[in-house]
Amino acid sequence: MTKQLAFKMKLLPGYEAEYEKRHREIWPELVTLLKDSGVQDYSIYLDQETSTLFAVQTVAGNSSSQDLGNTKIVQKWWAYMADIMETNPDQSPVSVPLKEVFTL
Ligand code: RM4
Repeated sequence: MTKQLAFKMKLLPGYEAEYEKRHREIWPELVTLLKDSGVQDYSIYLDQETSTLFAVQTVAGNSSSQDLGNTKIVQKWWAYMADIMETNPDQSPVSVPLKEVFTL
């Protein structure tokens, strides 16, 4: 059983191009981990006005991409991204779940 979920994160202002570049060059091992963890149809959108990032993804179980912080590769990725995003003390991106209010 899959379900769609969404969450928001915050990009530090002025780092839009760098964020896009790093994600164009996403590490293959991270992609493999995400897919093997049941994460698919994963997209991230940017509200350029507020530097808010909106992520949507379909998950096979109950784990989203944000629940993979116990893996080395995600810890490494989050540390790599920490200089351009709003993060928690453990360098994970501040991620706020969004409420689904409509689906077709
Ligand atoms: C985002 C953030 C998420 C990760 C994606 C690939 O900037 O780090 O946690 O799943 O990249």
